[in-house]
Amino acid sequence: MSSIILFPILAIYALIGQSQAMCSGEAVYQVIFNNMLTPQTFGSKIPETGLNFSPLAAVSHSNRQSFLTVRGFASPQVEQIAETGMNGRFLALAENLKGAEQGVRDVAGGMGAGPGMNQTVELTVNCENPFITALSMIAPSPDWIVQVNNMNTLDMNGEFRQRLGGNLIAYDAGTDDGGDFTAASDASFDMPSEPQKNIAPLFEDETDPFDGRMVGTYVFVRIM
Ligand SMILES: *[C@@H]1O[C@H](CO)[C@@H](O)[C@H](O)[C@H]1NC(C)=O
Ligand SMILES: [Ca+2]
Ligand SMILES: [Ca+2]
Repeated sequence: MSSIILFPILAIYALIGQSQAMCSGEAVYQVIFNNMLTPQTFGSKIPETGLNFSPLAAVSHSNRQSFLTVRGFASPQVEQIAETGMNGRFLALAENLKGAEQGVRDVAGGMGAGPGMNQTVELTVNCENPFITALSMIAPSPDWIVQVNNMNTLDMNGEFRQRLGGNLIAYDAGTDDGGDFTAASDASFDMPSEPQKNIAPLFEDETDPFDGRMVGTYVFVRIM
């Protein structure tokens, strides 16, 4: 690897290390996903009842763990969420890592959110585990998700941020080639991607029914 590429990577690691070194204590965040997939906003591009966000799977973790990487393959745990909306495997893995103190501080499952609604979970972070990853299936869909991954709750000074947020877009989890809004429970509509593809923004697919638009927002609000 050339030093032109290596230098920024090393600089980023140095900054993360530095802000963690200056950090103390822990913080609690509300992690809120707002679902904008209403018929009012997306019209006939989506089912007339709108689309749901499945129950969130959310975890606070260290930089030793990565649960979801855009341009990487979905894990079996992420695949289960993307294909069925069920987060049991993901939460079980995260709980096991937490119990074994393997780079996980906290794990939370959400209640799901209908069109136009929010879902909220609470997550504790600490200096060793300041990163938050959270994801939810767009349901029904073939294998489409909304997600935030490896979001750092620490600022450059090692302080936990009061608030952070942004837009959610749809990602294709790369495990099903279908394009229709069919029920996750009806596996007869599954078109497994063989071979598996990388997780990628759905707008890279010309059939994206959302036309690359934002499908929701996320906010982390520090409450403690
Ligand atoms: C969802 O949460 C955001 C951020 O807290 C808030 O501004 C918004 O009013 C909430 N929307 C609903 C429908 O509860
Ligand atoms: Ca599917
Ligand atoms: Ca797909």
